[in-house]
Order: sequence, then C-alpha cells, then structure tokens
Amino acid sequence: MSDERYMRRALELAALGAGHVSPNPMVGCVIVHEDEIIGEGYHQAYGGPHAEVHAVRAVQDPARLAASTVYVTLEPCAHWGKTPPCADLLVESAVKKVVIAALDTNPLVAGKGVAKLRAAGIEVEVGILEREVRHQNRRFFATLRRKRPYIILKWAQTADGFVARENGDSKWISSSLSRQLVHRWRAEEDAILVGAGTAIADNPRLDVRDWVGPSPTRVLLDEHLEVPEDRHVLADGQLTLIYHRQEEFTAPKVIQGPIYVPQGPGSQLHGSLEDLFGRGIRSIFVEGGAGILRSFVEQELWDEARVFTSAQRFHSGLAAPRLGVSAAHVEEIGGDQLAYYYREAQAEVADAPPGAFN
Ligand code: AOF
Ligand code: ZN
Repeated sequence: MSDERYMRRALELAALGAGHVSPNPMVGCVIVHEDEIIGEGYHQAYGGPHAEVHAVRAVQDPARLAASTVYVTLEPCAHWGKTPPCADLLVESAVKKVVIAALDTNPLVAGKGVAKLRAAGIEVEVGILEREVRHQNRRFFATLRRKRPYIILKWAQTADGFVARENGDSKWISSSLSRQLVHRWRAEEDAILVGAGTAIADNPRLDVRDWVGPSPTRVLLDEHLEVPEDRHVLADGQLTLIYHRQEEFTAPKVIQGPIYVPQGPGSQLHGSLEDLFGRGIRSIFVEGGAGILRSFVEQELWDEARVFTSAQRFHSGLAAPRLGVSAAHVEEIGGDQLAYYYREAQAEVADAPPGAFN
C-alpha cells in the first residue's frame, strides 16, 4: 500500500476523536511493518494518551516495531504535557521511519518533534495529506493564531434569500435529514450560540437529540435580558452562558443552570468571544437568528458558514447575511441545497493573518 493510503487511514482514525479532544487536535496513527498494519490508534479524549501511544500499545509483537514505519497525522509532540513526549516514545521504540502529514504549530512542539526524531537517526518525511489534516484540525490551527474560538455560522434561507418571514417566522426547513445533520454538527463543536430573538421565538433546546455525541455548552446573547425564564435554555437546569449588558444586570431569579456574564461597554460580540475563549471554548456553532448572524458577518467574526437553501420563495422578509465569498463546496440534502463557505480562501493552509484578537 502507498504512503497516502496509510495516511488516509490515520486521518480516518483521527476523525473518531471529533467532539472529544478539544482543545487538542484530532490525531491518528498507523504503524506499518512489511506492508502490514501492526498497530493503530488515535487521540480519544482530552487529557488522555496521544495517538502514538495507543498505536504503539496496540502492537502485539514489539520486535516488529524496530523496522516499522509510523504514519501520524500531526508532528509527534516533544513536550511534557499531560503525557510524556511522543517523539521520545518513537525514539525508544526504535522505529525506522516516521511519516507526518502536518507540523504542529503549538509553540511547545513546532518542529521540535521532528528535530528529536532526526537527531535519533530516524528518517522523517513531512507533508503527505497535509491539506486534509490542516482542514480536519482547522479549529485547532485557527485558534492557535487568532486567540478566539473558531466560528461556524449556520442558517437556512429561501431560494430568494430570506431567512424568515416579516413576522420572524423561520420554521420552514422541514427536512428531517437536515435537522439530524445539524445535531451531528452541534456534537462536533464546543459551544452553540443563539440570540435572544431565537430563544424567544423558537424556544430551542440546543441539545444533541438526533445524533450520538456530547452536547455543547449553550450560549445566549441576551443584551437586555429579554428572554423569559420559562424558555428551555433557562428553565431546564442545564448550563447556559448568558451574555448581557452590565447595566441591565439584576440578580437572576433562576439559580440552577444559567450563568450570567455581565459585559462592559463596547462590542458585545468581541467581549463574549473573549470570555468564551478564556473558558476553554475553542469552537462555536452559531444558529441565529438573522440579526446575530448579520453581526458576526459584518464584524468579520466568522470562519465558516453552512447554508441550507430551499426551493421555496418568501418574496419578502428578513434577508440572509451576505458573506462576500463564493461557496467552496455545494451538496444536496433532503431536497435542500447545502453550501459550505470559508471566510479565508484555504483558511486551513493560510499563514497567520492579523486576527481579531491578535
Ligand atoms: C501528539 N499526538 O495525539 C496529540 C498531540 O496536554 P497534552 O499533553 O495532551 O498535549 C496537548 C498538545 O499536544 C496539543 O496542544 C498539541 O500540540 C499536541 N497534540 N500531539 O503527538 C497526539 N493530540
Ligand atoms: Zn504526543
């Protein structure tokens, strides 16, 4: 089998960590001896062993490690973090060659892993499926350079570009397939965010019911604390972070579940994103409504957008935000069109741009 096929397998393994490893990257590892896979592993949970450790442990006959080639999607770490350095493990295992997809831009690692391996006489090759790995870990790479969470916008619009009718009614995406996909997407991010209007009008639960996976932290932007306490996001006893203006603050009547985070003057979006980043949130899925989505777009605080377009026409209503870039990828789902947008062309391979929080 070719290098690329083994690396593709490592990429596939890495994806199994989605939703469980943030703020760490997803990493997969495959160990090959005489064209046979003798060990596989991936980073399964934040704080747990790295991909290389699982793969080395999976090898039944350690004697075969010595002449093996290790395929790993990210540069093996060189630092003592929650676990010992993976580069040391590979050196001790005396593997013959290490094939890496992408270098780790974490300053604790950044090239030091490769240097350790080479210093020990291990052959190292970098760059196989790098693009794919940088895309898979775009949240990790982007937050390292921007110091704010990775932001994914999602909305549904009509063929004539409206996200809701004049009265704010937006419940027209009926495809159950789209709904299930949205639940899957929720499970892949650290937080899910809506504005007051959406919490009031749609009363969403913002959980993951139609997919198996962790439920993200719920975030409510409610500048003037307008959302009544009987809405699901406030009433169900689960955590919701509520960002509001300092001067609007009165002691919350609900004592279990919500956490009220007062914001000073200035941009509410910047303030809340900074606070969320400080709480360890590395990615946010923004579900609306129209006003909130427009604010994110206008302040260029987004990285990715996923837009459903139905065949229906409203002729008037609340207009969808304009992203100013063309779709990178378009597919069909449950009769709707689904388009993916990235704010920066090839964001996953771009070098550090001046970001909002740099
Ligand atoms: C690897 N293999 O599977 C992963 C790596 O806090 P720790 O000890 O888990 O270290 C986290 C950092 O290690 C993370 O920021 C990234 O730079 C690297 N992740 N490295 O060799 C892995 N998950
Ligand atoms: Zn490691």
